[in-house]
Amino acid sequence: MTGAPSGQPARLALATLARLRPGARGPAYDPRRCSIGHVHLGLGNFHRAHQAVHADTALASGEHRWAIAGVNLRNPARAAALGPQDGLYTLLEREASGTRARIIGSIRQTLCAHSQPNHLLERLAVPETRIVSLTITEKGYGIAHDGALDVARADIAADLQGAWPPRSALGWLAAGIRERMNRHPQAGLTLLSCDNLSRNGQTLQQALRQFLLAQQATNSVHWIERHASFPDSMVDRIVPATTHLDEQQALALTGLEDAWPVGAEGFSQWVLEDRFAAGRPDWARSGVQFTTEVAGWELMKLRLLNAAHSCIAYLGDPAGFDTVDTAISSPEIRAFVDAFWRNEASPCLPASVRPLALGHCQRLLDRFDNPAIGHRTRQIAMDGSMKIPLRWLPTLRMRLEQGQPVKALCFAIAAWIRYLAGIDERGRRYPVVDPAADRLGPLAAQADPALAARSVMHDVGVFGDLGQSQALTREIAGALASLRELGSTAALRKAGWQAS
Ligand code: CS2
Repeated sequence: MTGAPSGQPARLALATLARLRPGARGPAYDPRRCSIGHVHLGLGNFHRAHQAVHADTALASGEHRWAIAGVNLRNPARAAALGPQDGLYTLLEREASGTRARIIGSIRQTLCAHSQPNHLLERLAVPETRIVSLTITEKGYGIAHDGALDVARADIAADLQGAWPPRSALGWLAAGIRERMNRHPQAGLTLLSCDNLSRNGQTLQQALRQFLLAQQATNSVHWIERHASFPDSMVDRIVPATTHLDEQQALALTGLEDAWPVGAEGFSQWVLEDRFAAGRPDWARSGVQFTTEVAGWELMKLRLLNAAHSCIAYLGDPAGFDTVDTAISSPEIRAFVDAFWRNEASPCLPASVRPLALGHCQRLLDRFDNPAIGHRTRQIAMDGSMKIPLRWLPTLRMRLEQGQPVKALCFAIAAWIRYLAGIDERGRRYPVVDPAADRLGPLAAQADPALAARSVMHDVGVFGDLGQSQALTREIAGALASLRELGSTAALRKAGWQAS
């Protein structure tokens, strides 16, 4: 598949690496000589621009046993592009000053869970696999916001009945652990969540434990207690979905055609608990920070970066701001985000990170401003019902308990309720991508803003008991009425958020 008629660019692959344009960086090692020590569930852009890049550096430093098998749990279409490319892909690192291309070689095998279940089971069982990491999004964990496993959810319910191949990540972990325990009972394993959840390691551990108990797999429960570890981790890098422009730019910079490149900002951070049951690469070499105190970092990231992202998405997208950089350059949205951070989110952070917050926000503004990223507000707006309880509501609850004002948080919730109705400020319909869209969309679309706010706020799955507060619901209804009537920027201005 790598040959091409003369004049046509060749496809990126091991055999064509030698043709890489000067200036583009290729793997500084022979990918053929590497073996797999790490399985990743959720082979998407974030993984390819984050953990796989750290693996690439480790392989280049001679740690040949730490290549990755990347697993596609749901949508095989894009990942199939990596097959003809021998797993290689182009990382486009975008700074305001320009874009650098780097070919990543650490993904040595791609597996589709649905069509290659036996291969995947084997990978999870063999002792050479020492880390299984996950980027499966907030909803991938199958747990409700009170921490209980959602046993009624179709994929979880099917997996609890023993569906083959499993449909959920938990079903796969349970199957893999059973096989490993039977064949290699002493072979320890680290299960490493890399999703935007607070205490993501503990969350994964509790979700898996509940799943195994519901399956009555008590041997597996004992096995993970003795042989598995679940470090908490905070991951951070802004990584948009791939577009045709990325494909064109990859070709221009490398001279090789890549059907699935990935663009990302230059910034990248990984803060991690050093609890690995069966070893790990020396990731510190590529800047990974190891600490016993991940929780503060996780909360700072969720409640500043991710929380502001969601504000920007729900205020920006219906108002026609397609990307984060265009939305944040609106003086009203910028003033709102600044007030949200300064007045409401930062004061509620744990004392260990609170002093860092304002400097952190300044750097976040620079990252959001980067015009080269093209991060779509619509992408961030997805799955709000899973994200908001982690990003906004802990701050809201804390402030209500302390009797502190929550004006910006109420405005943000109102913006989400308006978004859920699926009609933008020019009257055009757009799809609301959210597991709760069918339930909440019709409630949010009710003509009376007070009724719309009240009925969405009464959704205990998202808001718990917050809907009981009439004062809160009233304030949200007022903001919703204003957003519907005036649109985002005028409503923000009216509420007092404008450039000073
Ligand atoms: C974003 C995150 O899509 C979203 O919800 O807030 O993906 C964000 O870009 C990353 O967490 C940045 O590290």
